Amino acid sequence: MTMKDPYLDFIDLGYKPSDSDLVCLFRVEPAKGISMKEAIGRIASESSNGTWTSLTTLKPHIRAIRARAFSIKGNYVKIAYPIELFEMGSIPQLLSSVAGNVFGMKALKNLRLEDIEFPKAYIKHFKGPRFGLDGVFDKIFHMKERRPLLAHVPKPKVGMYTAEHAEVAKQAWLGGVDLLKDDENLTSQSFNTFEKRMRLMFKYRDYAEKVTGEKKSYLANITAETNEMIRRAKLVKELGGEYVMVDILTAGWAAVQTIRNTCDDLDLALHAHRAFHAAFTKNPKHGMSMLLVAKLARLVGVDQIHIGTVVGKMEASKEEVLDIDEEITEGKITEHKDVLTEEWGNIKPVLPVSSGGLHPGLVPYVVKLLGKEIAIQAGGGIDGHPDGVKAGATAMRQAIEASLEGIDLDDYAKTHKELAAALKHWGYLKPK
Ligand code: RUB
Ligand code: CA
Repeated sequence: MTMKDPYLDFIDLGYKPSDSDLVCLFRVEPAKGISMKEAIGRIASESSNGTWTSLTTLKPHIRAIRARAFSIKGNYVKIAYPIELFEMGSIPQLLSSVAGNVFGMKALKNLRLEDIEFPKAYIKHFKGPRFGLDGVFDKIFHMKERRPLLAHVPKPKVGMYTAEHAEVAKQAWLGGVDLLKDDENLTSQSFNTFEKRMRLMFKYRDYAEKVTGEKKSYLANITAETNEMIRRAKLVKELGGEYVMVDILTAGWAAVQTIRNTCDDLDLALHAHRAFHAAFTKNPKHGMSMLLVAKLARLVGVDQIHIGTVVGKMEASKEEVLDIDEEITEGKITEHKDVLTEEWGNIKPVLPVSSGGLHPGLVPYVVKLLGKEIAIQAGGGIDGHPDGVKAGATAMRQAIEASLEGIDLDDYAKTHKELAAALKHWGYLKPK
């Protein structure tokens, strides 16, 4: 008697997802000798409540909440998951389900989780951003006429003594930087401990505000063990900071959810650095999309997140960067290619951060691509300026001004020496 393949019970092409189902879009490449249906049955089964064999313990009420693959188009499959499979408000449990064991199955040569459509019934258990894009411009920077915020991360990224690091920051703020950012791997090292850095940085931030008359802020990287992160967030608040920064993927989603709650207690904004994402987002055939990482971050409630540049040093296609920009700033998303529909309801938009290999020559492209309600971040593109940090920051501000006024950089450089020096040094180079 041939055993019915239990995996096939997780395919139902006539199934219509209910309003409360979560729907996942996977890109599937079966292993050699495995049919598409055999592969898809395994994905829906292993990511919900099946396994490799039929079970004597299976009962109708358990089978009723199994996942069901209901649409197969080429390599793309949509799988509907009854909401009962999930713990409300928990990103770790969500990913342990739909982005867990499935990636390791022998029956799959490649598997990529492209997107998840969340129903209202799931979204309502998440806070979303506290400030969000509008809150950053209106409540932190009190900016009537919005323009791209200029962010800077002092380079060399790690190794400077606190005094050296803070001096670079001071010059950058004086030169026109709005948001000073710790680098993703600068936390609390012997030559630049967190507490010492915080005290000096906020002293210089206040000085730069006084001198320039502009609002200045600081993305203090609190990434550490979670209780330590809470302690560091409290110190940032005590010293008059507006933000904390977390490397969300190396810290982990549970930690990010905890810090999101801490940001409510302390009225702080949360900047999300995405270091580590490319370990599983870069391969178009296997892993998970950066779009989905950004979506989860919006759900949890970061206020700003890096989304790429297209022209800088990090890999990202124009289509991907625009899809992520739309996903984190719009209220409603319509299905297209490997992006599902989504209705964000009252989950606020997130400020997109474009960073990675940027310098003045690339600013017009970024502003044209993403508009003015963004943050543009430059590290080497400021500290590598031939006339130093302050001039580097000024050159970036001048490139932003020219871009907003639609003036060609070479023309603007005729009356703006810092920009002229930057263009002479880097031109329109696209770093690799
Ligand atoms: C950029 C930098 C950021 C990268 C991260 O420095 O330090 O960590 O932007 O990449 P620089 P992404 O301006 O010198 O390249 O923004 O793609 O996550
Ligand atoms: Ca960095």
